[in-house]
Amino acid sequence: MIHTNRREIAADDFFTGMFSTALDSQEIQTAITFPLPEAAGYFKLPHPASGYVLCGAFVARGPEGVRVAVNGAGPCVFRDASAEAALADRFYPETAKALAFDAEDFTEDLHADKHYRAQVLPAVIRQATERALAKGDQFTDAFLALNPRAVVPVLVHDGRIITESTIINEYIAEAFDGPSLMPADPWWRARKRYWSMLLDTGLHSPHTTVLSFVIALRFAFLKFLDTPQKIEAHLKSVRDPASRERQREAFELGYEAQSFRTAVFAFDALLEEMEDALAKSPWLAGDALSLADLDMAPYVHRLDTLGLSNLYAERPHVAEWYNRLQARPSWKTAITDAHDANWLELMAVKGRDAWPEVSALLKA
Ligand SMILES: N[C@@H](CCC(=O)N[C@@H](CS)C(=O)NCC(=O)O)C(=O)O
Repeated sequence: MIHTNRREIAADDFFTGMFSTALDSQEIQTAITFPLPEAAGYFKLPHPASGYVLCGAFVARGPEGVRVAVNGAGPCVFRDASAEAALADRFYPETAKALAFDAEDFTEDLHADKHYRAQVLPAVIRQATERALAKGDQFTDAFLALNPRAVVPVLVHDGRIITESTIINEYIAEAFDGPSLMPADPWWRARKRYWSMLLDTGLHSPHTTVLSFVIALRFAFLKFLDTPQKIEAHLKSVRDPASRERQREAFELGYEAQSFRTAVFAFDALLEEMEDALAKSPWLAGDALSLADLDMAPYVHRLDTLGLSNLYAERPHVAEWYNRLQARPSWKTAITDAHDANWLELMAVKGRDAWPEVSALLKA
């Protein structure tokens, strides 16, 4: 809402053309007010030579639903109903890919023609949505009420909350119909718990987090954190002091970070242990697939997506185990279909640099 010395003007009615607003002569704007969004992000696409904004999008989700405002593409900023409806249905960056814009009313100038602006707008909205989602929903009161540790995943079943991945997996196996996924024999049950324990005491965090961050994810952050001051402000917002320092080290040293070396050696040792176990039994906790295999699969898969498949490919039992898991129909639903294409691409592209670094560390 735009407040003036005479009246209130709805934001949608304020801009009326490239160089005009709804303000009358002598009318002065005194304030603007808006409902606080739960999530909001802005992205603008500057012309690479002139820096002039070709188009930009502001995406917000709040008490009144989803709002998408576009600037630079038309004579003045406008809301786009089709983008709002699509994002209201699924507030996710990929949603923007399916959008298409009619170039007819778009701006043409020396920076770009109208077709170019219409063509890039879905990608601009995608970036804005990504920024809206990167704002830390895990720290909202609503999420902290589910998990005060501010991490995903959280399962809510019959109104009760279950946190921690390995515990959630056991819960699902016990609470729902289907194969037990827990070995019947107590010794094999102990082995299942051993693998889950490894995952919860270092494999996930810090090792997988560090590996992913150094190889790929830090570059996604550096797109936004393009000055030392912005990196510092971001680091201040990382609540856990240990992970804050690991991130600082990764930003400063990249592959030279000590935590990266530790992660590589930890993964190498883990795969060796898995190779030994899988030489003795077809699955990690016995003759049948169990939660131990399901717990471990995403971590071997992460090596795969980060360009580090050599780490397990040369261990024939692990490689064969991984192939068997990938051949299961549920792999597609649980892993392939659930991937975020942008992250996958970033990991694939940046992962091309990873193996030479990792193999040099292992040979040293
Ligand atoms: N031990 C926890 C770890 C969960 C965890 O670290 N989740 C990460 C994503 S993989 C997260 O929510 N990170 C958000 C953040 O660190 O702010 C589990 O296995 O459930």
